[in-house]
Amino acid sequence: AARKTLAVGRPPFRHRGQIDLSVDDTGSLVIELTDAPNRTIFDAQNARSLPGLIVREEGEEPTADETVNAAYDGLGATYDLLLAAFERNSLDGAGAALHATVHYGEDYDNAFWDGERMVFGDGDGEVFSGFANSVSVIGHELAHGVIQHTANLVYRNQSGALNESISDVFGALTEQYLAEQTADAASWLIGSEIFTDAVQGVALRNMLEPGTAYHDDVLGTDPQPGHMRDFVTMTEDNGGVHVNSGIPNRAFALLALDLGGFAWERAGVIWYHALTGTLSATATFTEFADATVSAAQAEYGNASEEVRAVERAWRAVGVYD
Ligand code: ASN
Ligand code: ZN
Repeated sequence: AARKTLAVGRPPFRHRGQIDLSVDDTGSLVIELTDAPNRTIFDAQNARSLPGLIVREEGEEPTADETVNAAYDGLGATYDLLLAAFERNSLDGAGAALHATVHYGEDYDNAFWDGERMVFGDGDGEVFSGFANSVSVIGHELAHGVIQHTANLVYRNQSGALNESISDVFGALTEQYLAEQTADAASWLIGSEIFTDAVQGVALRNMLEPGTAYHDDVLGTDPQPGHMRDFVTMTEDNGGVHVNSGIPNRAFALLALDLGGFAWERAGVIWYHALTGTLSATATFTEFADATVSAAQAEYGNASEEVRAVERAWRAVGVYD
C-alpha cells in the first residue's frame, strides 16, 4: 500500500484498486491506495488483424476459453511482480492498461510485443503448443513494454541482446514470484511449457546454462553462448539479439544464485535500477554491467557484498576481466 496525497479541488479523482480508510494516532484520516491492474484480453479468431474482439475485461469471471484465462492470469502475474518487487505500477509506471490478443493467426509459432500489446500465437501443434501457457513468456513480452518506457534499448547487436536478456530476466522473475521460488529452486528456463512432446528440448532458453535448451532435428541446436569468448557476430536476428542474450542472462542467474533467496529482491532490484537509471539506448554489455554496479552501490553501499557479487557475475561471463 502506498500513501498518496490527494489534490483536493481537482476532481474527478480516479483510482483503480483497493482503498483503505483508517484513522491514525493524531485523529487524522489516512487513505491508503493499493494499485491494481487493468487488463483486457482480445481474440483475433485466427486472423492477423489486431487487436481482435474483446473477450475478457478486468474483474470479469473466467471465460470458457482457457487460453484467454491463461493470458489474463499471466498479465496479472507480471503486474504483481512489477508492483511488489520494483514498486512499478504497470508498464509505464503510471498504471497503463495491459492488452493482450490470443489466437493470433493460424498455427502461429511465436508471441510478441507489438509496441502496444502482447500477441500470442497458438503454435502449430507440431513443434509449439500455445504461447499463453507460459508465464515466463508473458513476463518476457511485457518486459519489452517496460523497456520501451525506460531505457528503450535499440533492438540490434549488444543493446538488442540486452533488451532480450532483460526481458528474459523479468520473465523468469515473474514465474519465480508467482511460485514464491528462491533462486536455487528456480528452473531458469524461459518457455518451458511451449514445446510439444515431439521436440528434443526443455525450453526456448536456459538462462543458467545457455546453449543447452534444445537439440532437435527441426529446431537445430540452441545457439546461445554463456561467455564473451563465444560471442556470436551475425547479421540475422538483428545481430543475434536472441543469441548473445545468453551472456547477460547467465550473469543474472549466477548473481541471483550467489546472493541467494528470492531473485527479485536484490538481483532483480539491481537490474531494474540499472535499466531505469541513466542507461543509454545503445548500451553495450560493459555499459550495462557498469550500470548494475552503480545501481548496487547506490542501493546497498560501495563496499557491499551485493557490489562484489555483481562484479563477480560479470567476470564469470567475461564481460569484466
Ligand atoms: N518472441 C520474440 C521476442 O519477444 C518475438 C520477436 O523476436 N520479436 O523476442
Ligand atoms: Zn523478446
